[in-house]
Amino acid sequence: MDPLLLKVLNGVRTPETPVWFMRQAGRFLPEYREIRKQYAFDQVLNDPQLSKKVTLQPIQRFPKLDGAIIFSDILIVLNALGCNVSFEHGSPSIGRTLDQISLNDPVDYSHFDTVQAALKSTRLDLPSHVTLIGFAGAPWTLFAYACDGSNKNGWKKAKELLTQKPLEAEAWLSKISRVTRDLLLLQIASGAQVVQLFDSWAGDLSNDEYLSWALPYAEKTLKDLKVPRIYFPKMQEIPVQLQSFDCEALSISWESSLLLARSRFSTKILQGNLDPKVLLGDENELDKHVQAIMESMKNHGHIFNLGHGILPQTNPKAIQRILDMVKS
Ligand code: 1CP
Repeated sequence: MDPLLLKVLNGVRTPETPVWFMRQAGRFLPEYREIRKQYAFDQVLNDPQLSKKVTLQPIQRFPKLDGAIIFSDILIVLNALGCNVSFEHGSPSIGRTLDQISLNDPVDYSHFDTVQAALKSTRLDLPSHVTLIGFAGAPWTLFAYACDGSNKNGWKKAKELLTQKPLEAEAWLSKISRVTRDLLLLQIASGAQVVQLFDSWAGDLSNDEYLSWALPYAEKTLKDLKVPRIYFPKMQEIPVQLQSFDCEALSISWESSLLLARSRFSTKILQGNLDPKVLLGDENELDKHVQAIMESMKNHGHIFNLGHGILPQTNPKAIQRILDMVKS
């Protein structure tokens, strides 16, 4: 029998709501920080057994979780393109930006070996009620990192490339879409039962820019994949054009209204969208927010989640409290 999260993504109506948390495998867990005392981030990222261990940490601590997101990073695609990403100082730094590599450089698929091995091994040891989730970054979000390294200048170089050399930008976005799609196909072949595409910087584009430079490439990346697809365009105002986006579920940002999404995207399963900051505050406030989300999604396909990743300073007790409420 399919696990609950997979069932809901396949369109089955269930009385119980599945729940998992973006960025659950990592930074907020004391047991992850213990591992990081011994190993650098790169070491965890390049070792399938360590990646598996970190993937399973939240599952062991919180048996009510319905999904396990594999420990990896969206930026491995840039390494395959030749960008030499380093994670030495906590936040990533791009060794070679797009202007320093060539469109004709061969893609080094060996950067995807660890995540494949980690998925295969994790799937064998995952409790059968938990769904294994693969993921990647959406092309615009990866392109932005590849051009600028970080968002401290509002993705200035990325936006200049879009406006000044649109043909070159299009060629890069197409290449990134192909390689990201290949990564997701490999993840699915290795045991990912669901995939999520993170468009974390979608909200840094205007509506028109998003429709020209983000949406078509996200669509290309996810088209015809054989497992349920969750797309996360992190933005306040999700354009109506996403009604015809070929995916099973939309993950809704905390800045956006779940009720509006429900009326606008009535055929989509919706995921989200508790504000991660609410987990840092008062427990009664937290309860109210969780209840409001559950109430607003009654009788609609819903996956409980945050509206962005868990903040590193979150107390694990807040996660347990949410799980107890959603599953009561
Ligand atoms: O956290 C998990 O559940 C583990 C898997 C995971 C995921 C889903 C990691 C490990 N990274 C990601 C996705 C990811 N990586 C995104 C999309 C999700 C989001 O918007 O939060 C993005 C934008 C990145 C890029 C990245 N990698 C950043 C953000 C940089 C920025 O511009 O703000 C950082 C800090 C990293 C490093 C990283 N990746 C993952 C972890 C646990 C870390 C922290 C490194 C450490 O342990 O010191």
